[in-house]
Amino acid sequence: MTDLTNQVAIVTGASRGIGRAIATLLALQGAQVVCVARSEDELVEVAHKVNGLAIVADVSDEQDAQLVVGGTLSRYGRLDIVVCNAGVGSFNLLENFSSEEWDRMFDVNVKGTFLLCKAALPHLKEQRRGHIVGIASDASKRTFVHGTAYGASKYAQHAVLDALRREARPHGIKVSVIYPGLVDTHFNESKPGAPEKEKTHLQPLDVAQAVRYVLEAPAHVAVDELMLHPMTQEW
Ligand code: NJP
Repeated sequence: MTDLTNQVAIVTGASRGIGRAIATLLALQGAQVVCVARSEDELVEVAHKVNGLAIVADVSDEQDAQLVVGGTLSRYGRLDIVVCNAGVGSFNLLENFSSEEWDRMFDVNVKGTFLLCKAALPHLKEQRRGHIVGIASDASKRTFVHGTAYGASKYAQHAVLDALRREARPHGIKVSVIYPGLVDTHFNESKPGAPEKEKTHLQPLDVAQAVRYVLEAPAHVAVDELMLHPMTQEW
C-alpha cells in the first residue's frame, strides 16, 4: 500500500463539493494539501481545516496553473499528487446553449486539466514518480439529452488523461481517472443536503474514498479507471 503521509497533493475545486471532501480525506491520511479554487473565503476555510495551503486560482488560466505548481513547490519543496477535480456543468438542448457557455465548460473541464498537468509534469518527470487523478464523469462515456456540451467536455477531459497515461507511465507517473455518477454537491447550482438525495446520489465522501483507493494502491499497481454510481441511477 502507498502511504500518503507527508505526500504533497494539489486538489483543484477544493472550495466545496467533491474537491473539499478529497482535500479533507487526504489530509486525514497525513498528506499536505494545497487547496485551489476561485472563492477565497471558502477556500481559506477549507485550507485552515486541513492545515494546508490555499491558492486562489482559476484553473483555466495558464499563468494561474503555473503559479499553483510554483507556490506548492516553494512552500513544500515537492509535489506528489495532482487531483484535477475543478469542473462546471450546465444542461440544455443544443440549440439553447450559448457559445460562451460551451467555452466555459471546455475552459474549466478540459483546458483546466490540460494546464495543470502541463505545469506539474516537468517536476513529476524529474522525480520519476507522481500520481495524477482526474475527476471526470460517467458522462465521459455515455451521451444523453441536454448533455451535448458537458458530455463533450467530459469526453475530452477523459481523452486528455487517457493519452497522458500512455505518455506518463514510462516516467513512473500514474494517471487515474474517476468517473462518478450523480453526486450531492453544488454542481450545476444544486443545493446539497436534501434527505431524499441520500438514496439517489453519491456523497462527496464516496468519491473521495475512490480517490484515496487509487492513491493508496501499491507502487506496482496502476488503477487506471474507477467508475461509481448510486445504486438507484440507471447506467
Ligand atoms: O461541483 P461543485 P462538484 N477555477 O460545483 C471549482 C464532476 N462531477 O464538486 O472556483 C478553479 O460543488 C469550484 O470552486 P470556485 C464535475 O464535473 C460531478 O460536484 O470557488 N476552480 C468548486 O470548488 C467536476 O469536475 C458530478 O467556484 C473552479 C468546484 O470546482 C467535479 O465532479 C457528477 C473553477 C465545483 O464544485 C467536482 O464537481 C459527475 C475554475 N475556473 C462528475 N470553476 C455531480 N456533482 O453530480 C469551478 O459525473 N471551480
